[in-house]
Amino acid sequence: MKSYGITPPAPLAADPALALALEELSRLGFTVLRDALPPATVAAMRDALDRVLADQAARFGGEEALAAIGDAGQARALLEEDDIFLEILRAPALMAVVEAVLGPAALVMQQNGIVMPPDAAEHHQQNWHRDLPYQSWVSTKPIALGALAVLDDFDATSGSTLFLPGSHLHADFPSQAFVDRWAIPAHAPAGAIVVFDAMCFHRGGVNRGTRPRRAINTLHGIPLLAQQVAFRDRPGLDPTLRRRLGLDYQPAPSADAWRAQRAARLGKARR
Ligand SMILES: O=C(O)CCC(=O)C(=O)O
Repeated sequence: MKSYGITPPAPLAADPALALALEELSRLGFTVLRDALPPATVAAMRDALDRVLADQAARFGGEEALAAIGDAGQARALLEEDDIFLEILRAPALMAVVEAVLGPAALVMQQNGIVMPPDAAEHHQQNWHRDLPYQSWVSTKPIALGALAVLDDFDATSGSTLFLPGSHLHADFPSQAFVDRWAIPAHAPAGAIVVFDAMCFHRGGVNRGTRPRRAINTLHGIPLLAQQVAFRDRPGLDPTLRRRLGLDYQPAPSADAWRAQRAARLGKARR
């Protein structure tokens, strides 16, 4: 690359694909990790999401009851309902980005399935928002990342998720003129994971196709933020996934209990 007056920056990671993903996240606020999930896993997730959405809607009194609280077409805490959704947490490309950006102590704050209805129907997630909503400030470092596992292709017909590049670096929502010019659809094939700074403004694109467009958003954050649901423990979880689910970070019932836990962790338990 020819240039003048520029000091070439050091790459953000040794792996060129990871370095580019980290640079896109930092500068634009979003990146696409292609081929992050195997096709068989994606197919199994599509079926599991349809089933969980139907079950959760039935438990709440039907789709209309969900619509009344602005939660139609959305399944919540998926990994509580089916272990297949843990596979998103295990995806090596996503794990590398999460740990590089948020550190090894990152937690899963929420895991939502989004079913964008066909025929240009409305969905709550089509409104511009941050995934840390109601926050009009920015931090010097990222504190949370969304990870949208693409189960049905994100394309011009199905709508994709639209992002406002760089909006994670500015406290306030940009002008209508900026939105009109710079809203960028993150087109991505099934199996990709669209990773974004949770403070980057985004919205679900309207699906003008004839079939639903399904995705799963796993929101990761530093262990300073509250999780939406207390995830349950289960046999066979490796230490990384235990940490990711917040099982090592439950609030202690008292100061004495907190000190006892800390002493045990440091190998200084009192006799
Ligand atoms: O599915 C989409 O296109 C958008 C999802 C979204 O905005 C969200 O989960 O925060």
